[in-house]
Order: sequence, then structure tokens, then C-alpha cells
Amino acid sequence: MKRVLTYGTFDLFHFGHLEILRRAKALGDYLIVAVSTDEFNERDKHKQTVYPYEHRAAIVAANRFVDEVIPETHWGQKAEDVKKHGVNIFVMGDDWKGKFDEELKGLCEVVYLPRTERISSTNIKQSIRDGG
Ligand code: C2G
Repeated sequence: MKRVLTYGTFDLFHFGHLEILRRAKALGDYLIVAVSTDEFNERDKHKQTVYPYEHRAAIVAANRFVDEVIPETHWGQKAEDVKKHGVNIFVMGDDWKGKFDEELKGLCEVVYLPRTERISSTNIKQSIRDGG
């Protein structure tokens, strides 16, 4: 059984999030998604989310490609998560290309998938602000 792991904020869940989860799951049999907590977002990612962690995690957990959701509380937890959950493949969108290869070297395969064009939580918020 091939176990896949990915991370994200998944605020204002959109097609780009769906596409990364769909493609990540297609690489294995079991998909674990680490969703960043509100504290982590505010403290280290300097991101203010619209949806609180509970809602973001519940929406991801309800996704048919997702088998398990865990909290992401800090940047440095990935290697530990890979070992703890017996992960074979780590997946991220390619805006993160090269960022995790060193820390996951020798632990699992690292795959960066092309981001879905022209959609992001940021531009969704902007279009709502603009009354679009
Ligand atoms: N993504 C994508 N296409 C988009 C938007 C996002 O493929 N149009 C991917 C991102 O590359 C990422 C995942 O969807 O792999 C989640 O994106 P975000 O919720 O923006 O997550 P981010 O803030 O990048 O947090 O430790 C890693 C971080 O938690 C990632």
C-alpha cells in the first residue's frame, strides 16, 4: 500500500486544491493531508485565513480523495510525519519546488506537481473585495 502525504492551508477550498488532492491520491493508495492550524498560519505563515482550522480540516476530510487529516503546527514536522505515518511519497504543488528535498532526502520520494493556473485563495478574496 503506497502512502502519500501533502500539506496545505486549504482556505476557501477551490479547484486548485481539489486538483492537487486528486493527483496526489492518484500516485498511491492512501492520502494523508496535513492542514495548517490557525496558530501556525498566523505565527509562521503570516496568513490570515477566512475559514478556521476546524472548517478547513473538515472540508478536506470530506474530500473523496482524502483518507486522513492531521494538523500542521510547524514548518519542521514533515520528516517526523513521513516516518510516523510510513509515507512513501511526499507531494506539493510546484510553487514549493526544491523546498523539501533536503529535509526528506532518503525518507521518501518527493514529487512537485504543476500548480493549477489562475486560481488561488488570495485572488478569490480579492475578487470578493472588488465585488466581482
Ligand atoms: N495549489 C495548486 N494550485 C493552486 C493553488 C494551490 O496546486 N492554484 C496547491 C499548492 O501548491 C499546495 C496545495 O495546493 O501544494 C495547498 O495550497 P495552499 O493551501 O495555498 O497551501 P500553502 O499555503 O502553500 O501551505 O508546509 C507547507 C504549507 O503548509 C503549504
